[in-house]
Amino acid sequence: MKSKILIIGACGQIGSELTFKLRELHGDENVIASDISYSNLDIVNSGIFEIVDAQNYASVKVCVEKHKIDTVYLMAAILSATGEKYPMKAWDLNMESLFHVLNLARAKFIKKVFWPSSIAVFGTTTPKEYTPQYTTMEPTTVYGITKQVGERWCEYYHNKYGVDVRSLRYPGIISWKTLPGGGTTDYAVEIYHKAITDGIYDSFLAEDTELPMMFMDDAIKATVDIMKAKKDTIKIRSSYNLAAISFTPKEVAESIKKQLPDFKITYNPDYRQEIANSWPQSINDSYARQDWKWKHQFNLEDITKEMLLQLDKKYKAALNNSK
Ligand code: AKB
Repeated sequence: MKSKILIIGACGQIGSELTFKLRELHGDENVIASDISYSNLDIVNSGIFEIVDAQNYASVKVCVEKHKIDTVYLMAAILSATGEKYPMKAWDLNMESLFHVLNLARAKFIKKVFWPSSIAVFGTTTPKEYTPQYTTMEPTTVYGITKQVGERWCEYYHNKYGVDVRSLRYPGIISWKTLPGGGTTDYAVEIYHKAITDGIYDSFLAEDTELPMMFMDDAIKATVDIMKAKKDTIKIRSSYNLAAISFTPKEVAESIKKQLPDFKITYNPDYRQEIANSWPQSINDSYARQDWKWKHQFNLEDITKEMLLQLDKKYKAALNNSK
């Protein structure tokens, strides 16, 4: 029997691209996109879409029962930078939504759950380079705390109640289709937009701030791969370290300059610098590579080429449509 999938938070940066990929893999009729509002019309108009409030158990359950869902991807979250502005909102959304989905799985309404964690689970006392899977974790942001606590609950629900929950610690994700919102790594997407539209970017992180990053196609592949892996190959039920590349704002600016020689960058670090300073510079993801054969594909040069190409087309098409 075909799997019936619900994506919660389908209008967001990762949720939207995951929805398109899952529709391609499982068929439009088997993938239900949902979000709290109609904020991404590409998603709303391109397949089955439901309004679901991730903080309301009944709202999630009604949708699960209506569509006979067996697998949920819970992509709704408040990220690191917004979380620092609205700590209680971040705590409430990130934790309540996770409990609702885990409890639906515990009560056997659904069989399988994907829940994203993040490099934000690490903190200033974590080794910064090639950060291991098992290490000191003292996150300093509310977002990081919700992800660390969430990991513990995922593992608990798996061990105590047999819930098949799988998770990845995403690095910063770079994509051109949907903008990220409220993250510390968002600069690495904004910089490409500004390179195309303005030829100059004012970075909110300092030039030498190195962070783990990944192209969206790799992030989607990792998500699909971990979910289709055989149950007994998933040995870590908290969340897997996941890595591709690491770079600084200066390095990404240099790679843009190779294609757009007039591009300029300035640096004006703000409150997000402190968040970035608390995170690892690179990640050791050997468990993911070993257990379910994770392998990334895109390096910085590939990403820059694809981002500039696709964004150039996108802005030109928007301009033509407005004429
Ligand atoms: C953020 O910057 O908050 C996110 C993340 C690394 O989880 N992109």
